[in-house]
Amino acid sequence: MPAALEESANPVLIGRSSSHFTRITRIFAAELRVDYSFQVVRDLMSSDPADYGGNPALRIPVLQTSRGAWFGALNVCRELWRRSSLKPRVVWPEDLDQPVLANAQELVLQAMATEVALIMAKVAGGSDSNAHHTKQRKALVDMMSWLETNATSALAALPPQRDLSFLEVTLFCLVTHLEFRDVLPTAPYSELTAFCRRFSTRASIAETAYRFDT
Ligand SMILES: N[C@@H](CCC(=O)N[C@@H](CS)C(=O)NCC(=O)O)C(=O)O
Repeated sequence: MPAALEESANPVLIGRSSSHFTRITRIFAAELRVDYSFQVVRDLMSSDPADYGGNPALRIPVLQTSRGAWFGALNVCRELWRRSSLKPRVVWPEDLDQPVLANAQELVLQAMATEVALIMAKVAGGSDSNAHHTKQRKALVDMMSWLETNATSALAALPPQRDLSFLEVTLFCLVTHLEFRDVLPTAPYSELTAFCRRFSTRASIAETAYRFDT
């Protein structure tokens, strides 16, 4: 295949429509107007890296491109940005230079990871009465309380001239996923749900709604 054609070929996003880490990348692709083909990982219990685009971590999302595969949501979003002709102003994690902003990003990503662990343990039929499960649940509830208390001031501290931020997209994907997967009711988090209502007016949100792939 000629190099120019290879470069322009649509990348393949490997993920699931029910996955919050995948949704981050789909929102970025929609905002950045980057086309991609979507390849669903049917069985998240598979231990074959080939089912995850070669990712040895056995995780999604992965973006396959002519230059190689990009593992993980942040890498995928950056590659989508590089491919976009729009070049909007995106606030990335390394731009968060105040404690409240940097900690909000850290806790959003950690809460997403903790949620994955809780869901996967449930899918695998694990007990929810062991000490580590109890600790993870407490950590998730405490992280959500911290975010409820601090997210509004963190979001207000984001650069106003931005078109998009990784923090807002990940926060939106986290809060809405907790409800979608019945992990925690989110109604008590009034600041977080108000943020989600505002953020969900974007077309990219309607285009990427969570659903279970059939
Ligand atoms: N560090 C990865 C984490 C991705 C991740 O945990 N994805 C979940 C789905 S939302 C997964 O692949 N889970 C499979 C497993 O836990 O075995 C990222 O930022 O994308």
